[in-house]
Amino acid sequence: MQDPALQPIAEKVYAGERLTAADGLALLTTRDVWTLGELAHHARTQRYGTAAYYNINRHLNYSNLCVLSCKFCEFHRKPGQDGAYQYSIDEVVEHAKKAETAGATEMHIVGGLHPKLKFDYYTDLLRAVRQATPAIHLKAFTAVELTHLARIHKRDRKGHPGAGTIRGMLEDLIAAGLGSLPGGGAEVFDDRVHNEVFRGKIGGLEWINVHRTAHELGLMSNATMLYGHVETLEDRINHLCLLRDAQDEAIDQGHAGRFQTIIPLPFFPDGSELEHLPGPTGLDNLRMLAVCRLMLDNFDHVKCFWIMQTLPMAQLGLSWGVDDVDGTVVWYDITKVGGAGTHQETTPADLQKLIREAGYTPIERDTLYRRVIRDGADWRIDEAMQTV
Ligand code: V47
Repeated sequence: MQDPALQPIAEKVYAGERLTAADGLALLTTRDVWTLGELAHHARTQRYGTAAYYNINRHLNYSNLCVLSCKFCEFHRKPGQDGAYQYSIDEVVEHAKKAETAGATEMHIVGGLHPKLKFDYYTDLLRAVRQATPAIHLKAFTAVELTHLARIHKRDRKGHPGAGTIRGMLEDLIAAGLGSLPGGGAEVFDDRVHNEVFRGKIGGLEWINVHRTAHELGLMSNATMLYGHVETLEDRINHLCLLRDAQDEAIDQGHAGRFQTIIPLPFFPDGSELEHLPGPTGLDNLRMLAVCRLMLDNFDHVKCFWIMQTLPMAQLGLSWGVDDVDGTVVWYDITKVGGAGTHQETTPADLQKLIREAGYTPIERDTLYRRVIRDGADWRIDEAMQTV
């Protein structure tokens, strides 16, 4: 061990003890990155051995119209602006049918805060996709969109019980087919960063509150952190501690849902108002993945989202605490790394190859991390073989 300050932290990790915020900061700043990687690898291997998860999925961004103008975001457009788009429900269903034909188990559906759509668009969308492709799990809408939807719900469901509440709105979406929540929109839970970079968006407490309500209603959800812009290292650790507390609460209260996966997202400056910033480096990305694994001892999964991290980094991440590389994706509009277009696809064979080459065992999972038994585009869940 090159950095003796890591010795007491290593002892905690090997004893399975919880790390403090100060430990997290020491891990984020140490020059002894080998020890950091080794500790994260120990924690991931304790849980999963050589298993590494991927899924066959589709990301679908139904519209980039957004009432907000977050500085870090290159995706949002105003009505009439070049590149603005919105899918009809029929177009979304077409995407879902193609996804089903290709054997996808999940649709990840998110968009901007649309200025005009009625609440019925969202329930109709879920219902139509559910009806057309019943086997596909619908992981949809970030906590930010859901807070926006609660406002529309208040207007469009006036007089109905629960109108305008997160709970009432989520109950309607669940009845229409919502299966779980993605982790987007969390950014960094800090007021200074919030005011500087995504003013107008919900704050950390509201984001956590939406997920809390979803967990109470039995939905599983994910969490993200967008790092490498104007936040400090302390902000990053504070964000992880707040997520860890929220997960403790879900577990202590016996909620049927909880957080499944943490997905640290490296900031991509290209095309955003923060284009002058450099964005995080490869080493910073590996550090964040490892620190997520070590700090979030009550989250089962750490995902390296290859779209933002690249496939080679996802492969390396498997030895830095990662157990999940996301999936085949196919279309992605929110970030376009290194000049990529919206068609950003990888194949199950390539994901399996990169996992095997790194010394791990590829396991196809569904959204709820159940093992998928596959025969071409046909698949079923092996209930007897839970992955966690
Ligand atoms: O919320 C926006 C981020 C998120 C940029 O739950 C940016 O399984 C980097 O949440 N540079 C959406 N990031 C992506 C997301 C996600 C991805 C994969 C899996 C899951 C999951 C969730 O993308 C947004 C925002 O934080 N983002 N702009 C940017 N310039």
